[in-house]
Amino acid sequence: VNEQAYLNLCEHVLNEGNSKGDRTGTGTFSVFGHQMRFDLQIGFPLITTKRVPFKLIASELLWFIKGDTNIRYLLENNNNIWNEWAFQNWVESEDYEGPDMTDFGRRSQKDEEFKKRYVEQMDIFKGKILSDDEFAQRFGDLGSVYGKQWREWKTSRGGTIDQLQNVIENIKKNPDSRRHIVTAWNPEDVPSNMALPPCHTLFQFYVADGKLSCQLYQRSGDIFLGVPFNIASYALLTHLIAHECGLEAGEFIHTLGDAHIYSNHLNQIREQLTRAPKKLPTLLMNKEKESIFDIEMEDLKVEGYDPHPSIKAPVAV
Ligand code: DHF
Ligand code: TMP
Repeated sequence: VNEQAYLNLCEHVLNEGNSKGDRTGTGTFSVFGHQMRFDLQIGFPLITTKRVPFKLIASELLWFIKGDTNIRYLLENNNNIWNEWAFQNWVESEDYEGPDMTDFGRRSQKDEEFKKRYVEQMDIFKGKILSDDEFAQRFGDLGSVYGKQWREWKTSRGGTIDQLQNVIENIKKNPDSRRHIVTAWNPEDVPSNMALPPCHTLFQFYVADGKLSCQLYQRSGDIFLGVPFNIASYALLTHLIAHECGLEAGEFIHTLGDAHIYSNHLNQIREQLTRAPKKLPTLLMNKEKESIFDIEMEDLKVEGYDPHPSIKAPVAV
């Protein structure tokens, strides 16, 4: 049942999407305003019609929860999903002395010779982020992205607000409240202070019947690459916070603004739609850890995940 909501979105956008240009120059098919519901009691919503790497989702979420905005932590966990946006900082800086990397995202897809040079520079970049503290501080930081806004929202009085800690306390103290909100969209920081203005912009929790539900408003969703990650990530966050608050996980409701399929993902999506969804896995977490701020990678696993093979696609930068 659950995964069908995602497959229906894919079908819907293929059939009815508007052909639309976009910032990256790739071109998309897109609809505006779409909602999916995932009942977390049925299973953990990790898409099965292609392999989705749970470990990357878990390490990205723990990175947000720590309030970290530097890709070094991700690289230490073999997570490369944010590399391109930090790499951009470096190749556009005075410090960069290698071959020209202008428009590397698109050029590396079209030009094999260029791709070799790009991969070389990316490897140098990753090596430096991991080994050189000063370099990592200057070029590994993505700016005021999720971790920063969730944990250290800047106030006009020069202080900070820990939205995540506050929302958890409030769910415990006053579960019926209609104000359980965390926002990553900070107009003062958009667009100048960050690598990419937050795609998952705002989320809200809701408690009923001993269960915690979460709704996300995502302003922009890359249906093939980003959205499966986002579904699993918020499902995981909901489970973690529910556990800390002594609740069961209820529903994850995913509301999308511009929901799009990139023109170079169409064949991949069509392939995926020929596949029959399988049984969803179950999330296993170390229930001895009470606070979500103590959770580490080894505390999180999925059991019974038997997906169809992965399908590769280029990410639009
Ligand atoms: N930009 C765009 N255009 N789309 C995105 O989904 C996106 N997501 C970002 C940052 N910028 C973005 C952060 N999240 C992948 C998944 C999520 C993600 C970034 C990248 C991705 O490439 N996933 C691949 C392979 C991952 C791997 O194995 O390294 C996948 O097949 O799921
Ligand atoms: P935009 O800032 O021009 O909307 O580009 C951001 C792209 O990244 C867009 O295709 C949506 C995608 N994206 C996701 O789908 N999920 C994510 O978590 C992130 C960070 C980005």
